[in-house]
Amino acid sequence: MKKVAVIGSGNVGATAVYYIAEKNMADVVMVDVVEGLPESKALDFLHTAPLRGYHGQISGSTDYAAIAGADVVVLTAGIARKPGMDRMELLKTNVNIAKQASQAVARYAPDAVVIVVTNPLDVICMVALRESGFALKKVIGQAGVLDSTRFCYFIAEALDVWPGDVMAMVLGGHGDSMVPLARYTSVGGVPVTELLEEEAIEQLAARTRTGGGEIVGYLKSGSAYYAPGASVAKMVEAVIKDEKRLLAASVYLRGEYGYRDIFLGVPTVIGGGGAERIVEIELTAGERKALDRSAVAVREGVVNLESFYAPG
Ligand code: A3D
Repeated sequence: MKKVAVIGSGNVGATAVYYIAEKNMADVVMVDVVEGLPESKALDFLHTAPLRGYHGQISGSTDYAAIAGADVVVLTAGIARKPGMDRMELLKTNVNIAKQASQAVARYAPDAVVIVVTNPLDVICMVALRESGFALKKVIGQAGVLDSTRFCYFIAEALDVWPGDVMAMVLGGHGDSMVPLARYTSVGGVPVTELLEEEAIEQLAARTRTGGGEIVGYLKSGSAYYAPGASVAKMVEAVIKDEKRLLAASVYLRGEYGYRDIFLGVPTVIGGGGAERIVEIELTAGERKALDRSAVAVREGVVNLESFYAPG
């Protein structure tokens, strides 16, 4: 069995483990700073094994050494914004957490592919890359899979079709400026532009952009975790099984799409080596403008990061 380490055993981390366990993909180790939390969740999963037919190891630890030899490390450790806390304070806290976790990954799991989930996603990816010292293709941000599945679902709901038949691609940073691409969205091979009016598609794209916020609005404290957990599991599976799936993922760009030295969500072939290939697709002037706006938003985050952060 391959080994997957999930750092952060909160809502997203534990839900990702659930989907990974359900598919018997790999042995899993859960890590958290809260004493007893990863151990309790791992044991609870193990109790489920006879019912659900799990045959991998599932363990929990507060010691980062437990991730030793992992093939994939998922980084979900972080805190959510609390009332009265400004964005910069949140950024500083999550950067410190990501720094500590990434250094541990470099030490204990030097051959792993790292899948980052902690927000602000595209900025934390940068920290994970710098602190791990890993090759560019070994550090990937999960956001596009989640944003794409939300877009797919809203389209399926509007058309009253099976959600699994909808394929979509959402590019850009993980935030309100993300770019759902209607032209590259289809239902059973039929372009969605043949099935829905432009205005209706735009409404669904707008709901996708604020999809995470809609859930936070209901939850009040905390954010989504079922779809994020399932999105993580899909990326983990692509790496573990060397599937070479074409997914929207946040990857470090060196000139692709005209951007340099930022992480941004673009179509990427994900396989055993991590982000094996970035696929450049043609964009219309409007799509390009939207992606530019998204890249600007991510770059602002990097500028904030660099105002207080130095690697090492
Ligand atoms: P939550 O349920 O609070 O879990 C986070 C866990 O991280 C907690 O159990 C903490 O104890 C743990 N933790 C804190 N510091 C450390 C550390 N140094 N080492 C190990 N563990 C630590 O949050 P969540 O699971 O709902 O969300 C986790 C992160 O994912 C947040 O930053 C969210 O904003 C982000 N998130 C991103 C997406 C994307 O699509 C990008 C979706 C959903 C959530």
